[in-house]
Amino acid sequence: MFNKIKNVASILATGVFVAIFKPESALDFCKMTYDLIKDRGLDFEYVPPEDYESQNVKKGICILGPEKVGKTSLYNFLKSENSSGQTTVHEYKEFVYNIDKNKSIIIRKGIDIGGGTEYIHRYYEKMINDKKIDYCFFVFNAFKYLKDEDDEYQRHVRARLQFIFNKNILDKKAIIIGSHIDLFDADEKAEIAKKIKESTSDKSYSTLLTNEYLHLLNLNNEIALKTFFELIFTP
Ligand SMILES: Nc1nc2c(ncn2[C@@H]2O[C@H](COP(=O)(O)OP(=O)(O)O)[C@@H](O)[C@H]2O)c(=O)[nH]1
Ligand SMILES: [Mg+2]
Repeated sequence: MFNKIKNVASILATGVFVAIFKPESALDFCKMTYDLIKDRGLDFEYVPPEDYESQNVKKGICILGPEKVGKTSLYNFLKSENSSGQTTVHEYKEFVYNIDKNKSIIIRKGIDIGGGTEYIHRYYEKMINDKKIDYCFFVFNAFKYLKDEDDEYQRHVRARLQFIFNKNILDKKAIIIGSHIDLFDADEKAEIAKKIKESTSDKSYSTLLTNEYLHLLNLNNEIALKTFFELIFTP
């Protein structure tokens, strides 16, 4: 009974508001109200939309890694956008990512940082230790890592892995992504993970490169990314 009175009152109040401030929508309002009452009667219960925050599906992410490894490509995929090519810091607003038909996750607002070394000290530690960040992705170009003539790139990637390891990223869900695996020949693919692991086997941070943490991906392959994020975001 109380519901009925409350619903009638709110329909009337909204009706008055529409008539005064948005008379052009009055017809739509009448039709909507008529459909609602026809469907559910006057005693309908208002069911608030699912509260994502209380279900703990609002998550913060950070994507770290050198330049041109695919960090922005990952954001583009998650946000269904296309904004590759930038090298500076880009703030993004909270957005929804649909894991599959029935599951979605809200990604907290955050920043897509450039890959330059100047960002390591400015952002890495802060982001890794930020309590609102639940998943820390570190991306590097696996092809360049194993194929470059000199070992400068390897040293560069390892220094960052060491930095991340020292900052205790293992307290979070740390995900290491070796990108550009589409550039390898088909017969080389089986050995990629093994070779990457061998290159750091004597280092403390080699634990970051075990099967549990290391994922090899072509970041231009949407199907692979969909499967990957389903695995990551499904508890
Ligand atoms: N072939 C290939 N290209 C990729 C891959 N990931 C990223 N790219 C390309 O690399 C370039 C740089 O990517 P971007 O996401 O802007 O890198 P960021 O600098 O780390 O943000 C873009 O042209 C991407 O399309 C990958 O896995 N394979
Ligand atoms: Mg970028």
